[in-house]
Amino acid sequence: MPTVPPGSIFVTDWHRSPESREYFNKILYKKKRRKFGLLEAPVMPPNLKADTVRYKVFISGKSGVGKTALAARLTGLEIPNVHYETTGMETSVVFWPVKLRESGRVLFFHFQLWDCGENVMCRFDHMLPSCEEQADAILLLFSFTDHGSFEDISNQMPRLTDPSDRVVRLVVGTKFDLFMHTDVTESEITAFQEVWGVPVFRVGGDVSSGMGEIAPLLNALAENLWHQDCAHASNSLSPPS
Ligand SMILES: Nc1nc2c(ncn2[C@@H]2O[C@H](COP(=O)(O)OP(=O)(O)OP(=O)(O)O)[C@@H](O)[C@H]2O)c(=O)[nH]1
Ligand SMILES: [Mg+2]
Repeated sequence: MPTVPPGSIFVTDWHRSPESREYFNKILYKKKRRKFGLLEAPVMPPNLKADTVRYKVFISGKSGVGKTALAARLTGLEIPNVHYETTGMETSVVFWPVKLRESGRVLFFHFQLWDCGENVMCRFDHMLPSCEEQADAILLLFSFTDHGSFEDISNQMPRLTDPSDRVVRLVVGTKFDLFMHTDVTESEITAFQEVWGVPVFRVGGDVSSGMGEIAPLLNALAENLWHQDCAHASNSLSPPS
């Protein structure tokens, strides 16, 4: 399914609006991101009701590309400077509030991120199926400092465009801060976006406490998941022809 243009379903840049502050405050603690356990959720006062919708998001890409760093970035944790290979599978939780443009309804997206070390994945056959099983979205990562990782994603794309599989796929380029060492050119990114019709998100640098850096990716993830569910619901309601 093609990705939906940003802001077509949700209010654009809602995290910047003063009205959203009470919702975003629920995902903060002492001006930093609050860490949520698997069974925890933000608690809103009765006058600010917001339903929660849950999705499984698998982070994929070769070893060292920055999967664990991206999970840390999205949850607001410090990114380790050295590469510790992830020796198993780790999950973490991100809550993200959005406002629906038409109804004005507010929703909390609950993303359960699945991050599995690439070398473990190669060693144990059951890892990839369990990460992909019932995944609602897959983040395909490449690193701007590793052209091979970008070629891997480009080579995978033809297999990933089956519209019937109900998985949102977004491409994320990591280490964008290391522009002096970049190995992937802007024209390659432009060509990729044109050929495959998917946007490429860029991340890199230190984790900031603000929401501005992660908002484009989390909003796109939420908006495409919501769109996918709405399209599926309307297909299953329409009478067979
Ligand atoms: N400068 C910079 N360094 C990054 C970024 N993302 C990751 N790194 C560094 O790249 C190295 C590898 O990142 P990881 O997130 O551990 O890689 P991984 O994909 O989880 O690797 P495996 O667990 O082995 O599959 C670490 O030293 C990170 O600090 C980034 O956006 N910018
Ligand atoms: Mg890792």
